[in-house]
Amino acid sequence: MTATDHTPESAHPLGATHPLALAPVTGPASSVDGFVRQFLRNLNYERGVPLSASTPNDRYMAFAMTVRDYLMARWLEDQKRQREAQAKGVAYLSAEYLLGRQLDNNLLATGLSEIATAAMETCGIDIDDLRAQEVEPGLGNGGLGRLAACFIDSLATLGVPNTGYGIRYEYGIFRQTFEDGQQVEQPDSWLRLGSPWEFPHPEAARTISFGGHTETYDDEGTERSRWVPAWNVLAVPYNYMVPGYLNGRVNTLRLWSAKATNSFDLRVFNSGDYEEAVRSQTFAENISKVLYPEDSTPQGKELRLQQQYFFVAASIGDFLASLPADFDPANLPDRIIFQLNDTHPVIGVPELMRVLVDEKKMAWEDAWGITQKCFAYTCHTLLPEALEVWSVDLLGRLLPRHLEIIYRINDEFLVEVRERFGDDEMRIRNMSIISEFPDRSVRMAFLATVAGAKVNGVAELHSQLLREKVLPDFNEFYPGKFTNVTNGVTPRRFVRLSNPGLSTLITEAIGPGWVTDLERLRELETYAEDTQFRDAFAQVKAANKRRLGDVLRARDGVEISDGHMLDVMVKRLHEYKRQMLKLLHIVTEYEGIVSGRVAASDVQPRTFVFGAKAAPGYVMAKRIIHLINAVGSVVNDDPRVEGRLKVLFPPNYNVTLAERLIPAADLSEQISLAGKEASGTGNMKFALNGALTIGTDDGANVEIRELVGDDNFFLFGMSEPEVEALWARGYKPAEFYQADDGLRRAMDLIASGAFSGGDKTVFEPIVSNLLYDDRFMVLADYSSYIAEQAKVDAAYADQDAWTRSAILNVARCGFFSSDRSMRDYIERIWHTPPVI
Ligand code: 26W
Repeated sequence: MTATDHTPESAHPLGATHPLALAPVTGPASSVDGFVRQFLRNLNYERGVPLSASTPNDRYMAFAMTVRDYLMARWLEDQKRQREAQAKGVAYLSAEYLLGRQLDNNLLATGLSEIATAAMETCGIDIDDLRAQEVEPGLGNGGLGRLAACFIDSLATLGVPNTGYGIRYEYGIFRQTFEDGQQVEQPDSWLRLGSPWEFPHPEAARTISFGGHTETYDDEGTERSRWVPAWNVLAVPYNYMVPGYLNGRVNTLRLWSAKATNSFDLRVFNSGDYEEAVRSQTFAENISKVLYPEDSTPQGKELRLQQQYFFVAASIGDFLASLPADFDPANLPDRIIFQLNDTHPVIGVPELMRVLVDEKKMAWEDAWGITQKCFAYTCHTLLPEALEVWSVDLLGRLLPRHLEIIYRINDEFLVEVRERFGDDEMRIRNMSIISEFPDRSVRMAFLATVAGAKVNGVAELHSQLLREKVLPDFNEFYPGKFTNVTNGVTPRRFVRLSNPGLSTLITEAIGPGWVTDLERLRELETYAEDTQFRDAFAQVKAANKRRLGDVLRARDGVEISDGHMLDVMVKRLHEYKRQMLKLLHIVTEYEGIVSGRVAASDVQPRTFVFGAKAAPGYVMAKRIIHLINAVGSVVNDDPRVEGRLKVLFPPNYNVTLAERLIPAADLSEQISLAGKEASGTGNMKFALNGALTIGTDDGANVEIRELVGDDNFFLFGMSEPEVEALWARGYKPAEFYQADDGLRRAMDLIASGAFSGGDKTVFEPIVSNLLYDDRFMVLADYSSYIAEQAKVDAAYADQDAWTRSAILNVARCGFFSSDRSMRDYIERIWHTPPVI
């Protein structure tokens, strides 16, 4: 599983035995002087500038190069070790990686943070200025993309051979700005100043084909098929380091960038048609141009399918090329498992079949047997509309051979279904990978389930619902195929790096082992009873709030008020996540005070912080963002609630902002309708940073509550079965509006135009949607939510008890480490033990 160049011509003429070839690669000296020397060398020789004339970006680039130089030796040694070990590895196929800034994480992995800081001081450079230069690679939308980033970090820290494969989008997730409270998307040109963390390998480029037709031919008596594509594009790999934590291991993230095969058609150019001369170039390079900003409703765009096939075909080809020329493909399952991060890479299944059958001339049955052992599928959603389907028209046009292969996979699958269940046409139609309605299309989740050795959900409840509600027929047909691996987050980035105050406190109490063995946090339980530790813990939280205040003041010119409970809701904007329920709570509190029904002095001062991007095409989501900002500006300017209620909505929520927000939070809002959030991972990050959760029994909230205990979790709302029951009874949201005075007053205030300068029309669609549709039952859970929020206020009044509960949340959430998730995947799905 080595991702450094492995094309035959890359072998060095000296061969593998020459002393120089064998000599271990050594890094620069791990001393302040050594670091300074390497830094100045990079500034002078890589950036071509003297320190005196260097720009902030020069200094950042040179510093980053120096950090990577300290990791390089490990990377090359580790890749060599993995190559020689020929151990089974994991190829993680993901269309998204939400990596966050790399500098601090890579520096942490070297263990040279202090030396680096001192070295920069000797050069008169403040390391914070260098940090501020880094643009985070936003190559993902939300949960799925960030999970992939946490997982590859954990695999490197566990020493498991792994290559993360994905797309090097030229433009990542859009930058969000607000104009008059409305979201405006700006392109994310993250590569404008170049990235010091990537290593391009154009010599390892792969040719990826599209379009055309298929034909059959006789191959010495065997009828075979071949694909005759219409056009090609080059996939150029860029390698990124994925360092393990203080273990000398470095895995690789290999992201593909599209380049035209013939960059420039001189003949056409000389004929004067300059545009045509470069048309094929732009056309080809569009494939990796931009990330699709949707995170729940596929648009079914051809370019999206091109992106999926592009990176998956390049990745599978890349891995097969890394194997010895005489490798027997029958042994493929002993060398690799391709993990499908949702359905986005599932076109890889017919691609592997095409390579094994058409190119390696393997018998179909043998190829299928291998393929079924080489893939596994993780589902990350419960929303039917988020399950990808591709029309056979589009698939047949773009990937004609793959469609043929999918048809054959489906035919043989339905034969088995018929053998097992008899001629149950309804079941056949329900299980067919090809659906006939509304138009003939391929259900990618079904293909992934039929082909995958294992199918897993990302939290206990999610996996249960997958088995019982989303894919019940398949669960019955494939006993033992469905399993669960509850998500996790990396404690390196989301505790050790983003919360140094808490990290120091923990390490002083229980030693440093928790960073790679998070269950050790359990040892903090006793400290919850220690007033001194509680005081220190509360001090850390207060300091994190001040630090957040500094960030938001510099970033958005807003102030955080002391003594306020920080009530934080940060995640993508989606109706099932119910930011509207949070907003109704705020409006209820506001209405209570301005109507005089509630004395402002009786209200626990709170600052409500939102962070959320909406998919550009998701109109209702963008309206809700507009309403949140509208309510915020009225509440923040109303002297009647001054010092009591405040609403902040910093734009462009991303990993970097999360690293500042989460450690400062008191209350974590995880309020999705039960049965809709597959897992959530923000919920885990908040609990591990000492915030208490108010939440429904949805996704991983259930497991958080079970571990921290009911006394340390604010549970409200319907459970999933209760939601189903209300739905079955026929849900009439208007009845809840009628029945609850507080709800009616809050809704009426919004409808009155109070937050839109008296204009009743702007937010009318939101109000009427809640009254007459309310698919995610905001109104049904309102009263329980408000009642629980009152308990939150009461609990927060006793700071010491609150702090004790916060410490118990930290102590009992070690389970939510992505290291544990990886160990579960290895044990239940991959069987890829670490290479020692
Ligand atoms: C446009 C197609 C599309 C559909 C779904 C793009 C992206 C998706 C993702 C699956 C959405 C996603 O990010 N799901 C989230 O995955 C997290 C990691 O497992 C979970 O914790 C979240 O609950 C889930 O919403």
